[in-house]
Amino acid sequence: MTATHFLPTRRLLALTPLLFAAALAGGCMHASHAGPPQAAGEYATERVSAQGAWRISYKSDPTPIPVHRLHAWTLHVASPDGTPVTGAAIKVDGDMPQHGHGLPTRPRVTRELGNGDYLVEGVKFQMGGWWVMDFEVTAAGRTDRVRFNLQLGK
Ligand SMILES: [Cu+2]
Repeated sequence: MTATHFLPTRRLLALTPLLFAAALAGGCMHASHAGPPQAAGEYATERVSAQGAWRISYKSDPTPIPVHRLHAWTLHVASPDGTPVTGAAIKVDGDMPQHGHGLPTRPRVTRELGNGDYLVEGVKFQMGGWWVMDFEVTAAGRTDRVRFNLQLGK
């Protein structure tokens, strides 16, 4: 083997530890490479669901959302024109898309408060950073989901 053939291989081998370190620094290998949304509007606390069925907003108690602490949210579900939606079945889930892990607890709706409000108990975020909270709302024979982005401090 001549030196000209040998050199490119050596360079590649020298880079391998660096690439491996970069992969480790990025966290879990299954984590998404898509970064957090940049537009401020993506972090709104009121959003229209994916197929336009519901207008959904939330309020955390306390506000702003605490980290490392069990707390509750009140979810408000309305039709696009703002009419409160009662009697909805709601599924709750949360995730850190860049870390490949979800919530440390299983928050759920424990009480319908009336006027389109639903109490979500058992919410806890174990670290700061970019989180998503997903709600699947079924009412009047229609199911639609909404995703809220959160940027939490340490
Ligand atoms: Cu995380």
